[in-house]
Amino acid sequence: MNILLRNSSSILACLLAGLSTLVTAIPQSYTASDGVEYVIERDQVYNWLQAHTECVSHGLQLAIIDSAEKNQAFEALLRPIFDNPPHLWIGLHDNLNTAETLKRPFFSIVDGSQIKFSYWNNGEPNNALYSEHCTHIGMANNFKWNDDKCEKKFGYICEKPQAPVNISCELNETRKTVFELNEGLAKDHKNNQEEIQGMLNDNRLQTQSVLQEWQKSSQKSLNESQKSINDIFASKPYLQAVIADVGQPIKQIIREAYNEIAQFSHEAQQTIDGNSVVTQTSIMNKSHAFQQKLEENTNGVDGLLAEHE
Ligand SMILES: [Ca+2]
Repeated sequence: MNILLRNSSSILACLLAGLSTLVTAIPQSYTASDGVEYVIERDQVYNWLQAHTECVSHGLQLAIIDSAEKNQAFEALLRPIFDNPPHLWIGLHDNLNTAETLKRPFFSIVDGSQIKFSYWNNGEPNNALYSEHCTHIGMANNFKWNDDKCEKKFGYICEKPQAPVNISCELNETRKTVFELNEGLAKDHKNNQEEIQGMLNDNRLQTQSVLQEWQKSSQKSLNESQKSINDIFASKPYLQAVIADVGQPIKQIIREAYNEIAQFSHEAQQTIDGNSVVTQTSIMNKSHAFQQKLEENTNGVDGLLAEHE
């Protein structure tokens, strides 16, 4: 499950994407000429972390202005909206850097990457008192940036995340792999089951065949015995009268022997069939449990992936 190995920024992006369905009442949204969708909150004020949380709770992220082209479209969008832009948080921070000032690196709140582009107001980012770690626009009623204390309360600008497309592809690939593995297991199991069923059928046929042979040979012996007795009776008819006098007639004994063979054969056949049914039922139950387990695994993985989409 390489989902667990993905870096935290990807997971954050996934979470942001996953929350996109939760958008409820949000501030005004706008689309820039480059297609990026922004949401601007200028009435309520928040500290920087609260602003970030607000964006995320609406399935968005604090605006990341990371190229001249994006900045150009961003400023062209804002210019007609604000005559004098107020201070509005965007998603850049210096990772609580207290060691350097003007030339220290700034990073994206979304994925932690360093932002190469910059649009600082003159003399910024000055990191006054080494305590200005968050970024806003509108420093001098323009659209340039200033570093400021994160606990200050301003409005904010969110944007709709772009990244989750690839994340979603990655998740779909993972899901596909899980499905393929499950399908492979199910197929193997089905083959095994058919093999066991085949062995059972073979055993049953073999046992039936042995039983039938025994039945035949028993009946043959009886037939031969009866024939010998008949021959003796035919040559010495007075013996039949003697036996009829002293006990059960020979014919009755032979008839009972035939009946016993038939009865035993029937019971043996029933036992073979019964054992076969019990074994088959046991295989079917185990098979059903296995299929259920596979299904649960698939659903579990599916749910886990869906949480991160
Ligand atoms: Ca500053």
